[in-house]
Amino acid sequence: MTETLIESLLNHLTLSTEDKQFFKQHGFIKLKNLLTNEAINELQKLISQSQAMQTPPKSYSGDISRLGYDIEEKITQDICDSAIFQDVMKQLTEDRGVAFIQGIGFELQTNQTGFNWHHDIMSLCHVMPDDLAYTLWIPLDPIHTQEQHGGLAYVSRQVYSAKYYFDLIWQLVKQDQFSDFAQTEDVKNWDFQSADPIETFLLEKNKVEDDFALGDALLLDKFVWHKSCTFKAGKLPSRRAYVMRFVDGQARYSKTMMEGTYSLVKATSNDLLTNFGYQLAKFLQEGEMIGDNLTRFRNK
Ligand SMILES: O=C(O)CCC(=O)C(=O)O
Repeated sequence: MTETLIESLLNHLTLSTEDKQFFKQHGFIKLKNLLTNEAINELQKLISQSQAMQTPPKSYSGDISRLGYDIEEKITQDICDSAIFQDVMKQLTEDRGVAFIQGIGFELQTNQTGFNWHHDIMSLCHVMPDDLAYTLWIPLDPIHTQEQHGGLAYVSRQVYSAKYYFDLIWQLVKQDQFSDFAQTEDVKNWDFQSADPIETFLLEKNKVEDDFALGDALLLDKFVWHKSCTFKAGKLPSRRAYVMRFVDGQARYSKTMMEGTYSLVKATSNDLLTNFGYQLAKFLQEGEMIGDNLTRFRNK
């Protein structure tokens, strides 16, 4: 990966054939020095000033100090509109590119563990199960795995992919009487977003953890299991991150998948923290290309 500073928010990365192949195979890639100091400063401001950043409800599965959905301002749009950013994403998606859908802020305080092993089906449930979607995790404090840590751990999808869950839920939500079944105790106790103890063993044995300097970012595709790492005591008071979710340029919308997944969450008596999927439903029909229709959605 080589980089050249071209514009104020992003550095241009030229990815080698091996980098692209690595991302395709494993589903993750660390993008070193993707964002400039100016972009990181703006994102830090965004997180600290956003009214959306709040203590999550007690029922929420993560041990996290503040969380905010649908956080997006000019800086978010500027990053997405940047020719450099689009070029990097095109290099990683065999020229299909990506379309931005949602910004989320996370903040961990000392000794918080964040989120256990999970995949992002909730955030990406409006995408057809076989189509790709991505998470760009941008730490807003440096991550030193040998010091305070507080970064992410992730597992190659070649070792263990979360695709099984996307397929399972897709088949489930299409069944007759699924909505009756979703009211049963079995579903109520099913944590379909997190790893069970057997999966946890496997994921722990195969996890990758890395240091991140300010400006580095991690791109994950939707089938990659990941978790937060405990933010240990040290000189930094908290670890913030801004997450940008994207759909692949060819990803199609699925209201069926979205409504079914939301009803599984509601069955556990948890509230939805974002109704983004319902918002999209006003603009998209089942099977329509999401990226092509986002302009209408954004200009609503
Ligand atoms: O920043 C974190 O600790 C959690 C991020 C995460 O798990 C996600 O974006 O899905």
